[in-house]
Amino acid sequence: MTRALLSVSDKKGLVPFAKSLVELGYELVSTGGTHKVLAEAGLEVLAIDEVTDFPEMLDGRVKTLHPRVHAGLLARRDLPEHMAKLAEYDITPIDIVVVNLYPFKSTIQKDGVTEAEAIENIDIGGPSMLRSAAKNFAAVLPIVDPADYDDVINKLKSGSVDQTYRRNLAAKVFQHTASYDALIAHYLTETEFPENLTLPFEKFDDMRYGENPHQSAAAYRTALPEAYSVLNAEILHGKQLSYNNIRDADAALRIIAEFDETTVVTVKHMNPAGIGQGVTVEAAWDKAFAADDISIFGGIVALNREVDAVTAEKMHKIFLEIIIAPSFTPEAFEILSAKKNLRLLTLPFTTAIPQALEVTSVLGGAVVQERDLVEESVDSFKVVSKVVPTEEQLKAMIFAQKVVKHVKSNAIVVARDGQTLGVGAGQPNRIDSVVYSIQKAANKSDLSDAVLASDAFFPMNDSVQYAAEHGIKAIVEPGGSIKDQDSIDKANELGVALVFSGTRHFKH
Ligand code: 93A
Repeated sequence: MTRALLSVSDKKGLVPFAKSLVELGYELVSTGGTHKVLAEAGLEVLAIDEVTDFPEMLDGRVKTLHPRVHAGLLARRDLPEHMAKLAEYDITPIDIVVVNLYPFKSTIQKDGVTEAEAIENIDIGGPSMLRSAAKNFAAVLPIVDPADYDDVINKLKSGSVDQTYRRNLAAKVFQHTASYDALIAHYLTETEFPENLTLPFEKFDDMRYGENPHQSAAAYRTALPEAYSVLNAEILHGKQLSYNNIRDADAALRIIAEFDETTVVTVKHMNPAGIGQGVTVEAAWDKAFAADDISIFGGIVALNREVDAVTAEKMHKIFLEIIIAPSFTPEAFEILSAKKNLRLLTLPFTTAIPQALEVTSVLGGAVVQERDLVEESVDSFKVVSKVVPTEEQLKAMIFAQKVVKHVKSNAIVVARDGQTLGVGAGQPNRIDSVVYSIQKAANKSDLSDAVLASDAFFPMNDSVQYAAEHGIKAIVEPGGSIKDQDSIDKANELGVALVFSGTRHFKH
């Protein structure tokens, strides 16, 4: 007689699965609640205390933690001494273990859950049985996922349960119990940077390829998902997001979250291409498009308002990869969905991105830091030049600061209030980013009402000089260089308003 032990919190699919096991000749053993469901379905099933000869006790904390269970799971069938020991103690081997665990994750996600309730939902006996079975996968089938029930039955029926299949089920168990424990550790951990980083990630999607076609890739989402995430966006139209799409859309979502005002953000390769604000969505789009009408092609667009038909008509005229917005009017959706490959995503908008750890890989490890959530405010600005910035210039500085934070360093943003004019990104020296952003801006605009923002201090006075020579009248930078005075002197010499923000926004 072969024996299967079933002990599941999630009873989905349990009865038909157990019936199939009985048809295949298995004798069933079960714990309290599972036993009840199976018995009510008319199945013959042994109670766990008939096997252990010990009552379930301590409010169910000890049900299956017993040598009769664990020896039955762990005995090596290929070792006569092991089998003799089982016989000596009258222990029946267990060949299949079907366990899914107390719902720790959904418990801690409940509003107002107490620590006591969370702790009661830490499963001990379940993972122990799974681990015993998985260690002995050569002889025991460990099943942790109800989604595997059908496959297991089909394989058992066709006699095709081979070592590879067993090994894969065992691997799945250890992934599952590791991730389960990781979540518990995360829940209990109070330190920001613990000895072991344990917040688990769960498969979101396999991808066709990674950053390039020769790199394989997948996307993962944190086990405690964040609402405001591209991984939670609803894809209304278009094919699966690619690896680069996800990163670009993520960049766009981070930028748009800076702005409460009606805003359109366009992104290419994780840098803002153009950003525009307006009274209407259409006006914001016009400004974002005009900000860089070349880079936007093949770009990602994020909006913080519903996309309307007039704006959709304009967007429809150019090649875009993704549009992500809180919603689309039915007309806008109809216009935009005419393009088969354009992805239309919806995600409720927020400006409140929670603080959390950001993990970046390096060879052999990772560096982990908090998010850069510093809010830009004129309150922390310090005017260091003789010329004092106007209200308009201060508003433009705040706008530019919110953008420069999201541009790869060395980052320079030339903007007026509500519109970027030139974005200099990723140059290995600051003056090159200054030159690029100003040239880009000067191509299409008179810069007399524009400001320039820098993500980090100017190491020399050449940036102020170049900006002033090209018509910029106000500059914001963090300050903090030993040569700050050179930049201040240059600003005074050329009649430019210079403000120190006090906050650096490197983004590497
Ligand atoms: O409290 S436990 O950690 N102690 C145990 O000995 C034990 N054995 C199985 N929880 C234990 N289980 C878990 O009970 C299983 O992992 C499963 O989630 C649940 C099934 O209980 P029932 O059959 O009473 O619904």
